[in-house]
Amino acid sequence: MKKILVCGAGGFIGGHLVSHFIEKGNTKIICADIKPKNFWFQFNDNLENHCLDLKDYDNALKVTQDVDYIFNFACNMGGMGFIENNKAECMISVLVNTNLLRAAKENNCEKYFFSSSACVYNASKQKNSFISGLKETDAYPADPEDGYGWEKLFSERMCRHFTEDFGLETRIARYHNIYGPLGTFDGGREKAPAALCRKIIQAKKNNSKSIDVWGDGEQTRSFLYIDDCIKGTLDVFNHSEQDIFNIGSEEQVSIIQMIEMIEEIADFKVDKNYQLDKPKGVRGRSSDNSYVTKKIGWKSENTLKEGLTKTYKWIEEQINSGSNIDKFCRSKIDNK
Ligand code: GDC
Repeated sequence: MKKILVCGAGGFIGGHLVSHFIEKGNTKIICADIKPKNFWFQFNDNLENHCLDLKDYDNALKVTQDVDYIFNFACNMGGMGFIENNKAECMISVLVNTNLLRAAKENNCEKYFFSSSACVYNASKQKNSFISGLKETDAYPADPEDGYGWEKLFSERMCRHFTEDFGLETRIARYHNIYGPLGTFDGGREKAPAALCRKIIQAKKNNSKSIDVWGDGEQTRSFLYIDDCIKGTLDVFNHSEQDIFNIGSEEQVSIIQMIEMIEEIADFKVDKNYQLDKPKGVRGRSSDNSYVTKKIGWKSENTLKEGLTKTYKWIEEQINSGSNIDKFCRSKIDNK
């Protein structure tokens, strides 16, 4: 059994990956996150859990000792509301990836996974609603999302050169807006699927007719359900060669269309108050999965409606029990 380090294990995707490994019977897992343990979205007492800052090289060296596989999800991130207003903070995450790569080399780790983002794609390809899906080659010439996207693109490149120069096996997935239960739904870092579920749940609860929507609602995205993301992550990791793949959905919708789906799930209609001064990001974004499907056979399976139904239900349970994301995390530990 390989010894696996998951960095960012207290976060959304890291937490789901750790749970997946546990379900498969792998107990040789080390979890690391900068957040105090009572703020981790998922937490398992039986594992080796570390609360530490991987921007410090000594910490990176410590947690990578005797590790075979490293999965790096650790970065300071969030939805548009966070990344547009915290560009320097997002870029500082470059230290995490740099330290982990150096430590992986130093400790002779076998393989390294880096979680990149659709934010690396060239802005000029994302100027219209309902664009053609982005292909992996569309990241160059480089003009990524300012701040967060530049960090991801630079770190991707560093992975590639650690493979070429030092022989460290690296694998990279570019995630396209991953959503699902056990993720943030309030507090400022939430992305559109969770934010809009929350707003509609609250409107229904309070019998208020209107919700705030950032932008004019005509901007388009594709959203990938977490279970598809975990499967894709493992498929990318297990691929035999160093490469970069989209892990996204090809089901591109406008924000208005996503709201209509959530309204159907909620069985509640809302008026939309469009806030044109809020962070909007690119006008259109979607994934082209032809390369990833051809090379490794991965496809997304959950439709947006299916994924939103599960996400809505989970967020509704939290809100109905008076929880927000922080309270939810703390309750898991307090109840033990
Ligand atoms: O935040 P996000 O999901 O990130 O926003 C998608 C679109 O939804 C934006 O145009 C935003 O203005 C709109 N939107 C409307 N209402 C709301 O209440 C709301 N909250 C939010 N958050 N958005 C709203 C993301 C990055 C991620 C990640 C992915 C990769 O950008 O923030 O960190 O890297 O991209 O695909 P999005 O899709 O722009």
